[in-house]
Amino acid sequence: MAIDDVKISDAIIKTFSQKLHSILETDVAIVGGGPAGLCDSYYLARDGHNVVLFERKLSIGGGMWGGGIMFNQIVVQKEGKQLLDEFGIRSVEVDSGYYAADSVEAVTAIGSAACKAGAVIMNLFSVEDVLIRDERIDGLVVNWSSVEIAGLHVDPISVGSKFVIDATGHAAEIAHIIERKVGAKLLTPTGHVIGERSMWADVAEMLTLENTKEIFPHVYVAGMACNAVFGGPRMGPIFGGMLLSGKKVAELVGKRLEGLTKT
Ligand code: 48H
Repeated sequence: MAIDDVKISDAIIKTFSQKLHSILETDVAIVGGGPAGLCDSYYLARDGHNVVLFERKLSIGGGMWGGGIMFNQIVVQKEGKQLLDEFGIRSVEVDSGYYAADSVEAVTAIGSAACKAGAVIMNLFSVEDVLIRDERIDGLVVNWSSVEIAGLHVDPISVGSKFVIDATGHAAEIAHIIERKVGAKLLTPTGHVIGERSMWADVAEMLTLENTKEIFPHVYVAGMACNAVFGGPRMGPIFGGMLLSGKKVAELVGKRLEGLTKT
């Protein structure tokens, strides 16, 4: 059979349009496709929720591909190792309680699990604003990253979602947008984004998990963004906290969604 070039275009346009249409109203919109956002999209989709994840870059994986100083290995602690096992990611115990895994295997395994569970991943999309209704976030405003990068004057589109998760890493972009554009106080001790502190893996891993929570009505924070928002230290190339934070936020948001269904 001869291959028809136009039919290839037709297949892409038809299926992509369906996908785009399917994410106009979702249960959860996740911003950022690093380890925290990916993990979180997997657990929420697995539990039957409609999930979309927006990632600015061409590739998902955020800061995980590069391991530490571009040595493409990640380290996780005992608690994180359980998640590696859940995703079928192989690891070796290098020292007692220090497990190393291939970062490429980690990104691709979690990404694949998320897609197969039903999460819709929209790469090349940047979230540039939020929808606020009745003093809570009701969705996101998105545009092609290429528009953002080229500085083109092209208006974005809006998507509705019951909950939003800021998994944008060090930048904590959604928290900053809420502070700047909505002029609202965040649910932090100061009411503002406090800012990330210097490296201290032990404390950082604990605080990442502790600070995985709601920061504004219907907005949760996960992963590195927790440390930026609540003033926790950074932790370098240990990734257990990112994965565990992704799992925790999925549990918290999942419970809220169940609550909405009951009322
Ligand atoms: C769409 C966006 C937007 C936007 C950002 O940085 P990440 O990998 O974040 P985490 O929290 O999953 O993992 C953090 C980890 O990678 C890390 O940096 C660690 C452990 N550092 C320790 C240290 O000491 O430095 O991924 C965030 C993703 C990126 O891919 C961005 O492109 C994306 O979010 N993103 N996507 N719209 N507005 N902002």
